[in-house]
Amino acid sequence: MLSTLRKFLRPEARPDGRAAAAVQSEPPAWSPSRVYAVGDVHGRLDLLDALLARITEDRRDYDGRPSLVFLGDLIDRGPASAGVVQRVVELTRDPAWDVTVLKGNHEEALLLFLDQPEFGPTWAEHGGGATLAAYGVRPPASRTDTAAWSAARDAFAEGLPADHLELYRSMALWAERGDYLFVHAGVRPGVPLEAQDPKDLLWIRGEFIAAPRAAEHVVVHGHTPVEQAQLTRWRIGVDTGAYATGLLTAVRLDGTDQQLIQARA
Ligand SMILES: [Mn+2]
Repeated sequence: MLSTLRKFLRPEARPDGRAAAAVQSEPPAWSPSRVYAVGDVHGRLDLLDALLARITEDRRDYDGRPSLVFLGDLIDRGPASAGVVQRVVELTRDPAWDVTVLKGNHEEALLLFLDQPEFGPTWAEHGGGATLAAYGVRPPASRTDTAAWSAARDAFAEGLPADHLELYRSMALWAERGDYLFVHAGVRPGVPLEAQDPKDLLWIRGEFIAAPRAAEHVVVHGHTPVEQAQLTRWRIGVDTGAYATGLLTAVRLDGTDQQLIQARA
C-alpha cells in the first residue's frame, strides 16, 4: 500500500522511468512576471466586468505590475461591444496594469468594413450587426443595398470614438512573456514566429489544435471555443465561448504556476 502510494506521489520512481524521465527533461514553462490572459469576450461586458473584479481581487497579493493580455475578439455577437472596448480603453490608461490588446479576426473584420463598406453584409452575418448596433448604427436589412451599406459605414466611422479607433488600429498580432506566446487563434506548426502568416495568427484552428507542439513557446490563445479551458504542456486555450455559454475565462501565469480564473453569468 505504502509503496503504491509512493509510486503515485513520486512518478519518477516508477519502473517505467523512461517515460517519466522524458516528461521531466522539459523544464516547466516560465513567466517572468504575473500575466492574466483573457479569452474571447465577444461583447459580453457583464462577464468582462465580473472577471475583472475577480482578477482585481486576485492581484492584491502581487507587488509588481501585472500584465493584462486580451486575446482578441472583444467585439461582435454579444450586445455590448462598444462598452467592452470602452472598458479596455480605460484599462490601457490605468498605470496599475501593463495592458496588451491582441487583434482577433472580428476586429480585423471591423477594420475591413471601415475600408470597404461592401464587406458589411459578410461582417454582419458573423456578429458584426450587434457591434454596429452597439455603436448606434442600424445594420441595413438588405445584403445587396450597397448605398445603405455605404451610408452605414459612414455613420459608423462618424460615431466611432477616436480612442476606440486608435485601439482597434494599434492591436498587436502577438505578444511574448518568458516561455509564453500570446496570440488570438494560434500559429502554423513548425513555422518560425517571424515567418508566420498574419492570417494564420488570426484564423487557424485544426492544424494548430491537433499539433502536439506547434511552437517553441507554450501558445496561449482563444478563437476555438471549448467547453472547458485547455491547459496542456504546449498549448493553453481559454475561449470558453462566453457569448453562447455565459462562461468567460482567463488564465493567470506567474513563474511556473498556471491558474484559471473564470466568471459565469
Ligand atoms: Mn476568433
